[in-house]
Amino acid sequence: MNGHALKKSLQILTLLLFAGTLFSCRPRESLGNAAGEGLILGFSQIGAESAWRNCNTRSIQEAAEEKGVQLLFENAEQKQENQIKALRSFIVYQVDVIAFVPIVADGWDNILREAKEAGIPVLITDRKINTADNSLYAGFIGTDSFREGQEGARFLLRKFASADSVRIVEIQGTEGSSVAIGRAEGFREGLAGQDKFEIIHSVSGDFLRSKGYELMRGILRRYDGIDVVYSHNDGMTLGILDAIREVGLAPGKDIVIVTIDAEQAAIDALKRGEVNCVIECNPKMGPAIIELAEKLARGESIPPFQHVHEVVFSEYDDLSSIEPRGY
Ligand code: GZL
Repeated sequence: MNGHALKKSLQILTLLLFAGTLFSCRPRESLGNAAGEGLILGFSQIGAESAWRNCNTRSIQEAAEEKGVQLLFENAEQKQENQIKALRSFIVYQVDVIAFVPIVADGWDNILREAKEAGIPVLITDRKINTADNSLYAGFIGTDSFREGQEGARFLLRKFASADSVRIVEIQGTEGSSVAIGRAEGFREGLAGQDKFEIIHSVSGDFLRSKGYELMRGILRRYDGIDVVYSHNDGMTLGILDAIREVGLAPGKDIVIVTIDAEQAAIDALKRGEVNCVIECNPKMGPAIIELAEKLARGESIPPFQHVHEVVFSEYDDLSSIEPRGY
């Protein structure tokens, strides 16, 4: 048997073992009332790239355990092809409901059509997809990234009300993700017509701290007179702060910092005056996801779009009242 044939056989064997260990394929009509009793939810998570993502994962796992939902949880390690494989394996096992975070917005129609043909409802969470056929999924629950971008702009309009010129560096999230697109578009919409604001450089840091640090080091060597860094997540911001301090500048004072997620480390930096505005993006959507999955398993309809509640923290607020963030 040649190497390729051996690899394929091992893959099939692994797939069957995975099916055998977790549960046998069962006729879907054998479900109980599917309100958490015997409900099997297949969940594809994008990875563990940030404190936000890890909190999002914990929230889903804890909510599933709380409600007695059997969770098949797959970590895609930042690869869309791993997510598509995971969704296909959920279809093979005939889970009751599929939920996933689409790492990027495009490329989901085919696998969602397979789920629809298998009669398995799909819940999209956190990030959105681009599709011409909204019947391919049952609903969405997640964050409103466009509004998050607008909030960043709103803070700068106040902060720089009397300035004549404001030079902005933007460090974006994962290229092609609905979140990076929304945060960029909302930010630009919020500054529309305000010609004194200029985005002098925009680049993707993929939501990673290490990339935020490396990119900011290069940008500081290339540009003088940076007034603002608008960073799409706190993980990258922590790297950006390190790079700014390394060149002897004071983040939060020499360079205004606007960041999104509201993880504890960013709130602590806000309290220290190293960050100026932190826009919450709420990762704790596990209970809502499980509730929606139970409804779908009972054959009930759910809202097509549901945004989680989010707030803004800035230097203009009473920071002593902020509760511990839990991520
Ligand atoms: C936002 C979420 C983003 C976070 C990042 O809804 O998709 O992904 O802002 C995370 O921290 O990596």
